Amino acid sequence: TSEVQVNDSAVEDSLKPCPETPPNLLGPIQVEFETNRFMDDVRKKVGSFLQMGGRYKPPDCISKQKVAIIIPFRHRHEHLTHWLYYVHPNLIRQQLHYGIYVINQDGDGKFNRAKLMNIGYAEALKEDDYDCFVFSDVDLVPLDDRNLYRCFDLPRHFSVAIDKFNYKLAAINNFGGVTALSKEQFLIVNGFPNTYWGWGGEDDDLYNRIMLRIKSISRPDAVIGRYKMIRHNRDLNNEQNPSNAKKAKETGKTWDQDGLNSLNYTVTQTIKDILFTFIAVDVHEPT
Ligand code: UD2
Ligand code: MN
Repeated sequence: TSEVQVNDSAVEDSLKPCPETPPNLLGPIQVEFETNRFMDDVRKKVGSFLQMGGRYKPPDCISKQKVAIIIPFRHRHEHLTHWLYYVHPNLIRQQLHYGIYVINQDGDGKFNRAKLMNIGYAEALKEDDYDCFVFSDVDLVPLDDRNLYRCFDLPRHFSVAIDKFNYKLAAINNFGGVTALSKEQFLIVNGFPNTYWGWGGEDDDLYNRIMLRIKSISRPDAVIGRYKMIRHNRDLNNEQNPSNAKKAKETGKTWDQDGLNSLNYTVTQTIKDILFTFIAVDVHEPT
């Protein structure tokens, strides 16, 4: 009824900004993948806190940023279940205003992680005026909820200490795994490249774009930036592509023609789950 709506907006008007540091964080999180876990278990655990499409906003304060979390995806349902099970509660404790977008590449063509990220950015912005974009692999679960999934003054690299790499950063220019760019930062670098088919290089290309245009990145320390990667083999149709590594040496010549300003794709299906928005896309692989 209209009376309820009036009351709701009256409550919203009286809300204060969320505190800079969320008050209810736990710090280190216990994470376990060696267990049978189903999407319905996750829906039971966190579904009642969420709105359709995997949306959340804190009930008792106004979040400074609206964050879209983009997950590139194909045939990793088990990983997605674990990811949602652990990451939703973290984000809620972080008092984040957010939405989860799972961008599924249709068909069996060569996987294109970076293009799926650009598509996620574009599709999320059609739904809401997001300020910040977190780009996350589906198999990386943070081990500390003090690793805040929001945007910073500089593009952010979150996944700095992964168990698979003995909790050490493999290289100082690593910008793979889980990252965040504000809308403004993402526009300045023209997004990700669209032309990296198969495994490798696309994360280096984004790093190069940032170095060319913004000059620097930021990271949490190696305690807060700990992650567990769900064990997996290289997927079918995502074999390492040697030409990607070569391409990533030419970012300076390509970044302004290959990115958000050259993005084309077709959405084939959108599903609103309580835990996430699932967007299936034809990525227009060249023949
Ligand atoms: C590394 C990087 C990753 C990316 C990749 C090269 C880190 C920690 N990770 O991860 O960010 O740069 O190398 O492309 O630096 N995916 C699917 N289905 C597929 C294939 C991939 O869903 O069939 C998605 C999924 O979200 C996955 C991500 O793409 O987590 C990256 O693929 P990966 O996990 O096979 O690559 P990995 O672990 O070597
Ligand atoms: Mn992986």
